Parts: sequence; structure tokens; C-alpha cells
Amino acid sequence: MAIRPILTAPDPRLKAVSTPVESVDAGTRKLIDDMVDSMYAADGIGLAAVQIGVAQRVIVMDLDQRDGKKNPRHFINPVITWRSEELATFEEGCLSVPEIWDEVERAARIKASYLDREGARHELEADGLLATCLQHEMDHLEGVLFIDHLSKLKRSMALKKLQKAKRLKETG
Ligand code: K1U
Ligand code: ZN
Repeated sequence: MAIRPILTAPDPRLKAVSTPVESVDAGTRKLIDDMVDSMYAADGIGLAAVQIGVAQRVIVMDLDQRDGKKNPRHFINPVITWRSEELATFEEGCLSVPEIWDEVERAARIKASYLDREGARHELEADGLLATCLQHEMDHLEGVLFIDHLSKLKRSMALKKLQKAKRLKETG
């Protein structure tokens, strides 16, 4: 297992549309293990493979991190099969857009289908943080960041803040 660096905006690799996993194999499980390690190391609650530069339709998530307990979930080739008309607003962050948090409106409830790390198909119904986080991570699979849901002004302010932080990091 390995901690892999997480790409940050405006890295063009974050704009890639991820391709489906053709067969769930040992390579997929190694990718998942690396993603889980990288997510925990960065204090995240979710991660899409494209955020570590692998444009495959794989997501990991752990929304139950309490008292050091770990309960990682894995979603391979996830598809949203139903979205509620009702919307919900959550304050979102992103490991690829560090230190920026803002409210995003998304479907309040969704149904999704996905494969687990053994290749078995599952269906789930989600609301609350799970619905928000799944929609956020599935946006990554299409090359979309949560700041793309903000107004043009807010997005350009966020990108300027990121670029300034990157410059400061490079020059020390
Ligand atoms: O996609 C990502 O980069 C993961 C992202 C998931 C997410 C968070 C909130 C709403 C929607 C999606 C994160 O994990 S951001 C980091 C984070 O949530 C967090 C960090 C430190 C303390 C508490 C939360
Ligand atoms: Zn994100």
C-alpha cells in the first residue's frame, strides 16, 4: 500500500473523463488500497482515482471516521440510476481544491449501482452526506470539480487563491 500525491486544481489531469474498469482484478484492488491510504493521510472522507492521476472510474469513501475507527467503502464503475427532484445544500470541500469550502446544491436523494472490490454488483439508496459525497466524487469521474458549480466570480476567486498558495509553496 502507498500514499500517493493528490493533484490540485488547476492541474489539467483533473479534467479527464475517467474510463470504466473493464475487469476488477488485483491491480484494481491495489489501486483501491493506495486510494484509501492516500485519503486517510490527507484527512479526507472521499477520493476519486483521477485525483491521484489514475483516470479510472473508482471511488473510495469513509464517512464513519470516529475514534480512529475505519470503515472504508469502495465504488467501482458507479452509476446514478435515480435522483430526487428535491435538492439539498451542503458545504463542500475537496482535497484537490485545498482550503476552499462553499455551499453546493445537489439532489437530496439518489439511487446508485456499483461494483465492489470483488466485482459483485450492489445497489444503494443514499441521502445526507453519503448522497452529497457520492455526487461530488462522481463529478470527479467526469472531470468536474465542486467549484464548477459555483458562480463564475466565486470560481475565479477560488482558483486565484489556489494559484497564490501554490506560488508561495514553490518560492517558500
Ligand atoms: O473529493 C475529495 O477531495 C474528498 C472530499 C469529499 C467531500 C467533502 C465534503 C463534501 C463533499 C465531498 C473531502 O474529503 S474534503 C475534506 C473533508 O471533508 C474534511 C477534512 C478535514 C476534516 C473534516 C472534513
Ligand atoms: Zn473532490
